[in-house]
Amino acid sequence: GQHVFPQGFVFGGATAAYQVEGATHAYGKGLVAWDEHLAQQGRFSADPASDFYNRYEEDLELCERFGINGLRISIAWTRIFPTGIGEVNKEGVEFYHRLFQACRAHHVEPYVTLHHFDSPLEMYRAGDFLNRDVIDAFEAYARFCFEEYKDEVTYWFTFNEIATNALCRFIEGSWPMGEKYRIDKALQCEHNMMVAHARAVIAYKQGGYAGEIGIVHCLHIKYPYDPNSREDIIAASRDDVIKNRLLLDATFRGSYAADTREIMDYLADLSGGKLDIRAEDIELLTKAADLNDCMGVNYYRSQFVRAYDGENDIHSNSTGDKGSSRYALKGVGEYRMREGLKTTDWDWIIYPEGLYDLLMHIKLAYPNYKKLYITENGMGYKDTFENGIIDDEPRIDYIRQHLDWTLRAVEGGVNVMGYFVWSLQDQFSWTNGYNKRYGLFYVDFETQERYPKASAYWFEQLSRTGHLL
Ligand code: BGP
Repeated sequence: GQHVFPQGFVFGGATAAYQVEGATHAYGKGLVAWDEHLAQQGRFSADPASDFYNRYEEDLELCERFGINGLRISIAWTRIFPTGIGEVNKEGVEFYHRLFQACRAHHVEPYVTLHHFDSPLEMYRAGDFLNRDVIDAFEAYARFCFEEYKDEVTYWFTFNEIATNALCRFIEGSWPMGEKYRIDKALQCEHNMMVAHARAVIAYKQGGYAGEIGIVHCLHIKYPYDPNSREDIIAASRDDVIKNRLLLDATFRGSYAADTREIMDYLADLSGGKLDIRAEDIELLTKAADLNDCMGVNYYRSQFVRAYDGENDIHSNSTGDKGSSRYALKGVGEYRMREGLKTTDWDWIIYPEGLYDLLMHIKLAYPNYKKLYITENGMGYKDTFENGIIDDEPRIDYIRQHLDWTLRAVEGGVNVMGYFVWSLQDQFSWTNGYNKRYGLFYVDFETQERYPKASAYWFEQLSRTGHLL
């Protein structure tokens, strides 16, 4: 029947090192750009976040009790190489050995990401992935991890959300050392990170390791605001190149389709730049394209795009003050609300059908994709805690609907083999701090106590039965 998940489907939770670990200045860890940025901003800090560095055993016990059999974890690059290259920090290396072994002990399969927004400070200062030396450093870090953790980790992802990394720094300006409206730099950064991904994938396969490797992209389907307007169709297509198509072409085509490349050049030119895309880059992308074992899809929302030629105007809602966000990029497009749809308090349009459209699109346009996971999906919500009870019905509804559309895509022939709720426990949110909660488990950030939310009990039923109710 329609509501049964395939055999072996993973019911997981997701985390990222910087958002849960805490201990940002301890145990030999090197600095990342966020440390400095958050201190200057003075709104909140990532210490101790969910204190995962010390409490991972507790969280893994919760996973086991609640039927969560997969966990996305990321390695903090600067715990292994405090400055990004060179000397290794043994304490950091040992920490991840302990963590992966604890996962095994609790029957939780770790899905490990090498880079989840936390480039080493020095490298970030030097331009991050705009600087090609950083690609070399990343490959060396990746090789080290593949070898060091080969007996403990079977599933690897190179990067989490290349587009978010590039856009928040170079277009939205909401991240450390942020600049605004530099579309050229954003696209160049995406391209260079894709080259770094390709090099890591090739290294993994050349190393002959037994596991699997892929990448996690955050994808949002771009709908023309008015489906009958030629201008809106063009606007949606331009925005689609920035956020989706560049990355999917690079991942699975191994090169940019002619129309993708044409739009990339047009977009770079809007900010007065030219892209540096070399023949040897394309060779690497081509070589890696069929080596990807899987891809992770992070999906939260979709956008409706209208043509826009006014002044650039982007403001991201990082307070939960509903209705305060604006996104308008001159020559690209403007996001508009479609009548009748719901949004979160952070103005993210809830559109579960978009996930179906997206999955079907991947199957159709990139038939060599092999296997997909939904590596993040979930709802930022201002949970209320009353006598130990956290009734997060809107989150359950959100997750249920997205799983329902995922199953329909599976029925439509898309190979999806797992779903990871963002997030396992409440954790630090990059530009929102701690009032935007996503967890199946509530964290009292004063005491670090964990409490299962209604969604955790619901998810447990789901994973035990494999049936969507
Ligand atoms: C994704 C990231 C996560 C996470 C999530 C929610 O883009 O991979 O790290 O933070 O989105 O985003 P936010 O915390 O901004 O609501």
